[in-house]
Amino acid sequence: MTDTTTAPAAGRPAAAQPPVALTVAGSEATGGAGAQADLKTFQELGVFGSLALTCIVSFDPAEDWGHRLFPVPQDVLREQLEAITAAHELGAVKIGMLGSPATIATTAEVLGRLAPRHLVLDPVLICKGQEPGAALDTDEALKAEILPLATFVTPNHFEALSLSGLEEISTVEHLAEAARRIHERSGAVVLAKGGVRLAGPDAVDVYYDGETLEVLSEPKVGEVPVAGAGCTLAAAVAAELAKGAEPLAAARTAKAFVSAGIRQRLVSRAPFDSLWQGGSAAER
Ligand code: PXL
Repeated sequence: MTDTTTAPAAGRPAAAQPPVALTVAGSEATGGAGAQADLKTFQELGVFGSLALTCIVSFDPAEDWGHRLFPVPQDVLREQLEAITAAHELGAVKIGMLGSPATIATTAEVLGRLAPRHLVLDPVLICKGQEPGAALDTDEALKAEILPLATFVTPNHFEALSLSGLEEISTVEHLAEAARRIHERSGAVVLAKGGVRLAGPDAVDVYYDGETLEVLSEPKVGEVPVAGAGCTLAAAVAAELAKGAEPLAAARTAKAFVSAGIRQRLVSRAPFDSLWQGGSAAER
């Protein structure tokens, strides 16, 4: 008798399987950021996405859209990681919001053992609505336990200050120095994001891999940050790496994908616009 629990599905294609990526991230209920942004990005870029959910964020419309954060229990996170890693050969892993020292410890333990070839860290350091004390613990744990596992890291302006120890980042030269320092500290390829924080007409990011330093630049689309830009950039880098791209090519593709998504952003009744991952396809 055929064992239907383990038999392959009929008609399974023999060739051209998509690469699989995992995101370890939180849900942002409105769909603009977090795991939702990551999975949409994977899909748009031709990568099969899986998700280990770390927490659930629901903005509070009655309280100035502040964060309400519900953590996923550690055993539930562990079980998700167990199922995903048992099922799939992962082409790349992306880490987004972990949200607590406990989640960081669980993630570091599992991914430390797995040692994926590509581990893209979006070092989400603080989140509005968290206790400052708790956020500080989380920052320290992220730097100590997750940063050493990363092969690629995508800090924003605030995170670049924290990870580099620089007191000011207001020019491209400062951003380049931050990228160098973060690379020296972590060994990872760094894509440090200036976004709308640096003055001038362009959104400038600095790529540094220990040898090549490249300034990636796209015209700014307004001066207000768009929700999901950071998540989408790191997810796009992970997707491209999973497909076999070199790190610099992955960074360039990701930057173009994010810029299109910002140009085609979604307007809602929330006080922020959300990046639209379908923007790149819509512009083709
Ligand atoms: O953009 C950072 C981010 C990541 N992940 C989740 C979030 C946010 C910001 O709101 O809610 C779940």
